[in-house]
Amino acid sequence: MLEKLLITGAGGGLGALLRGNLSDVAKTVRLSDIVDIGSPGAKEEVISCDLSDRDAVKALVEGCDGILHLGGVSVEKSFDTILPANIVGVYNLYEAARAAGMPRILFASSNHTIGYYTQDTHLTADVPLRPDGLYGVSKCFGEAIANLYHDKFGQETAIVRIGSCFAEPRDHRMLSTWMSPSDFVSMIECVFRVPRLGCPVIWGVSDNDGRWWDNSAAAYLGWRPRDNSEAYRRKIDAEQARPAPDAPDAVYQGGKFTAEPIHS
Ligand code: NAI
Ligand code: 15L
Repeated sequence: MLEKLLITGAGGGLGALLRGNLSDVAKTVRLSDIVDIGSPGAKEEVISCDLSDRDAVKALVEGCDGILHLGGVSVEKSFDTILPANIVGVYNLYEAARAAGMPRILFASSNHTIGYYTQDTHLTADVPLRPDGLYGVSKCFGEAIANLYHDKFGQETAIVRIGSCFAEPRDHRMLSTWMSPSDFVSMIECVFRVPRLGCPVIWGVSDNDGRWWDNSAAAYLGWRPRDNSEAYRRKIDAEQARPAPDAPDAVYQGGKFTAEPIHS
């Protein structure tokens, strides 16, 4: 078990879903964000930190033996909006980790690194990247930094290409991309428990009948997702029309992100 797990972006949606469920991962959790996270609970501490502030990130990482890196811009935005957190911030985090004895990192990457693959394509972890926007490009940068620091220094990172991690799948596309919060928790447990991690790409997806992604290269982690989005299919069918066959949500793995402009 870790002594202290740092969670960046702890004030966001995933932070809220995960925060109270990591007692099998770490004795204490250090929560950080630029937004207000509220008061720390038992076995929690809160440190406000902008990921683009190099010295602050260095201080933030000190004393942590694991990092769950969720912080950053999580949707398509202008390059100027994405740059400080997702590019400068990721560099700052890896430099801070290097200075702090290289605590293991779980990097929250995204399916938008490969969003232009069509939904009839099944992907393994080693396919060429096909980002669907500047947000996806920023996650490709994070994956590249993770690999660089692994090859150069031995820094271990689980690169998790998250599909859609919400309490429930929200639309027809998410019946393929959904990862349940509890499957994410069990993945995090495996990532921080496995004796030798390396720098694998892991598809962050539950055991959905309609999933597109093959996690066999990461089988050594011992992660077995238990949930299946099929349990929500009837509800989604009843509440929403299916997207038209030529709509981005029905054609591309990245769905609507492929239809975003380059924002200025
Ligand atoms: P979110 O947008 O709800 O949370 C991200 C958090 O990062 C926010 O609380 C925000 O204040 C913080 N942040 C932004 N800029 C920052 C900065 N400069 N310094 C410090 N903190 C900053 O996103 P969510 O859904 O919680 O996702 C967490 C991570 O997982 C993100 O990196 C996202 O890209 C990734 N991800 C999430 C997916 C999902 O289905 N929720 C799917 C794929 C990837
Ligand atoms: C992501 O990368 C986003 O952070 C999240 O909000 C969802 O849009 C998700 O991808 C998705 O593709 O469903």
